[in-house]
Amino acid sequence: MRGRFVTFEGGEGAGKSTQIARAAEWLRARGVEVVLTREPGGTPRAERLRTILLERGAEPMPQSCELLLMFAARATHLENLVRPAIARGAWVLCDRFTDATYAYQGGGRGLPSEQIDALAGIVHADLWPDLTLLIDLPVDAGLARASSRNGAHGPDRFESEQQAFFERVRATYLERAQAEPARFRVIDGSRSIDAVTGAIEAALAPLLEASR
Ligand code: Z5A
Repeated sequence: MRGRFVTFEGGEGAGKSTQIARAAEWLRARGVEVVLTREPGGTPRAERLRTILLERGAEPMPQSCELLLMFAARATHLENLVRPAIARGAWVLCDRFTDATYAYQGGGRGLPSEQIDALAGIVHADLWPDLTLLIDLPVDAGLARASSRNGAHGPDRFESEQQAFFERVRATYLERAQAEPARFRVIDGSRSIDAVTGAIEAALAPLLEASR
């Protein structure tokens, strides 16, 4: 039986990494094979592209380069990890996916959504998440969490953006969730870690029930 594809989305410091690990544990305790992965990244080649995407080098990165590298990483990640896992019946939990491209490259950078539609059509016309958990949090709160965690390594190319950029990212995510209520669940990320975990488990339970 085909597995399930569940993506976790949200702005800076929303709690995706914290919650995706807990969701994997919850599903594994129920006998599900879980593949935990992230974008950009998830396979060796895609992780190398992630390094290029996040590093703050001296050479400016054109927006088109950023967009194309996101989808290049996605193409190899889907082909070599995500599709095979779903085909053998595993659940793939992915920290960010194409909704992040609409939010960051579309909303944040201002690229036309038609360009993203076209690349998504090339790379994964046949595959969209069964469920997308959008952990929503006011930008201020997310940035405060992320900066207290960043510590020694300093901000990457995205983390060094201004507040207005992250406000556009958040607004785009919320618009997408409103446009596709069957796929998205918006989770209030301002609550305690345990309360957010509870809301996520409640969203996963019907999908798990339906897959049995
Ligand atoms: N990007 C893109 O532009 N286009 C794309 O298509 C894709 C990605 C796929 C890397 O993503 C960058 O790539 C990302 C967008 C871009 N850049 N940004 N921004 P990433 O997911 O690896 O990076 P991130 O968004 O910076 O993740 P993050 O900051 O690690 O956030 P998080 O995973 O959502 O949060 P966390 O690590 O779980 O939690 C942050 C801290 O808050 C940590 O200390 C926690 O203990 C704490 N925390 C978590 N939950 C709570 C609650 N509920 N209460 C209190 N404290 C909490």
